[in-house]
Amino acid sequence: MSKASQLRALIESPRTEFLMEAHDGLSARIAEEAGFAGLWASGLAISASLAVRDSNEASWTQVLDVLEFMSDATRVPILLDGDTGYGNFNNMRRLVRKLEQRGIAGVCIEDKLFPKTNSFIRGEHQELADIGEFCGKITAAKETQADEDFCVVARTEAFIVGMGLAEALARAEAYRVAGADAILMHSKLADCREIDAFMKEWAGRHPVVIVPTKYYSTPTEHFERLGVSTVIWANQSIRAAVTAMQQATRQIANDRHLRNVEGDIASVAELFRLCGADELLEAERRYLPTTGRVVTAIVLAAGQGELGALTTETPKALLTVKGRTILSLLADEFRRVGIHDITVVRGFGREHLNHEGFSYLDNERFVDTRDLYSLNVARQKIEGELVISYGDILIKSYILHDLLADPADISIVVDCEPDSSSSRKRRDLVVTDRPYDRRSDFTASALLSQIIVDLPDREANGEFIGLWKVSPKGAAILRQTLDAMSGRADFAQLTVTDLLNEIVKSQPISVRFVRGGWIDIDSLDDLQKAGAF
Ligand code: SPV
Ligand code: MG
Repeated sequence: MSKASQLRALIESPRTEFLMEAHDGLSARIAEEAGFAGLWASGLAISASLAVRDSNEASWTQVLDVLEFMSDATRVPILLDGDTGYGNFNNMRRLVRKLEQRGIAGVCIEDKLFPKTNSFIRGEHQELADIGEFCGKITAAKETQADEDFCVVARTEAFIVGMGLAEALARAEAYRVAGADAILMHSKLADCREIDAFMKEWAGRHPVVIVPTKYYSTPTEHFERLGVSTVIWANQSIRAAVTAMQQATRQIANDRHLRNVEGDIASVAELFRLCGADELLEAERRYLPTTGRVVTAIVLAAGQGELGALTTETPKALLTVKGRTILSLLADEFRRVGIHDITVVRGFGREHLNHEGFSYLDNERFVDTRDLYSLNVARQKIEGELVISYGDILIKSYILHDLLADPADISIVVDCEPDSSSSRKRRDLVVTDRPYDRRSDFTASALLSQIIVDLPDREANGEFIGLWKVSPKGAAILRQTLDAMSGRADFAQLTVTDLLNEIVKSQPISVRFVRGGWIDIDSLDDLQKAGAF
């Protein structure tokens, strides 16, 4: 629903609805978060937030600029307190066009003279607009709006200037006939006598909006019983802000330190949250060149491997392909995408594994543990944005590049065509929420359902290649899950795929499909193939 349609639905709803005052982007967002389905862009509150008087001292385009921030910050509709329309019918027409361009759902205009004065300042001395002139303004607005649901609310100040019920009724009826979508009946009495009297005579002929700033003690149920369409809480947000700012600033001025206020004011983190800092971090990950990011890597290389004589002394990660070790070839690809901080978890043959340019951690229990134990050895390195890899794979760098571009908190790389001809003993076959789709051209992610070792090929959607990535949030999830699993009696026998299967019970894991472009070295056959790779 467009914002205008949402506002129309509120005004025409059979229940009494509520609009909350807001005066800038932040107060608008706060009111939306509090649960309000619509906002009142109060002239008084916007003026006050700019420290000017509610007498059209802020120009209408300055008000428009504030509204743009409010509208951008929220999804709920905004009804602008448009004062007198800032001029005659012609200014009104331009105002409506500009409001619609900014996604404002409606405007309320009052039958006073420009520049207006707030209703609560010497109201009885104020002058009302000519009825005919004001009706022309309403009609001009209605005939200008492009969206049929844009709302024009006509406000009469008949009670404010002390003209009484007959004038209030006559004006309300004239404005209804001129095309107004609702009538705002204002009163400055401390009780709701005037509103009661009006509602009785009006007899529900058109929606009525009220602003109980002065008769605030009237129970809301009373307005509901009267059949009021919409209640505007017109200035409580700015007043709350004023009190809070006065208290905090006075306290700080007196104390000359912050200790007495810190616990009572919103945290900086709360400001970041309210303004969507997380979304920007996410966008930076997507749109900034990867070299600008700090991504680290953990390579699990504690295993011996079963390549006969080749791995009796040295670990698999040190097998050479065209004169280069698997580990250094893997590291080349990491560095190509800007990953320079690489931690290698060593185990078997660790005394041989001492290439420059890596940090090392040792799994002392490599003989009777599996790769999850090795990952836990590197637990203190699980933070920030992190790529985790088996130490016996070779990959082409585009795979890493695509993995880094995946915005998910946890993403794994899956080959959509498991290599069933391979002599490999163990294959981590993957079931996803949907099969790989050729048309999506490796750009879209699927979601992991489960990783199952040695599932029949036809039931698998692919094979986990042993390469995955976590965001800072994903790293926290990973640490938590690891901590929980490390308490299990069988922890030493668990694998990274057990970990992923555990995480996926409560968190989505994104699957980046590839087709080829990687190889894992499990056999002499694989090692030979790696030469051509
Ligand atoms: C406003 O919020 O600016 C209003 C309502 O116009 S009142 O201040 O009550 O007149
Ligand atoms: Mg106002």
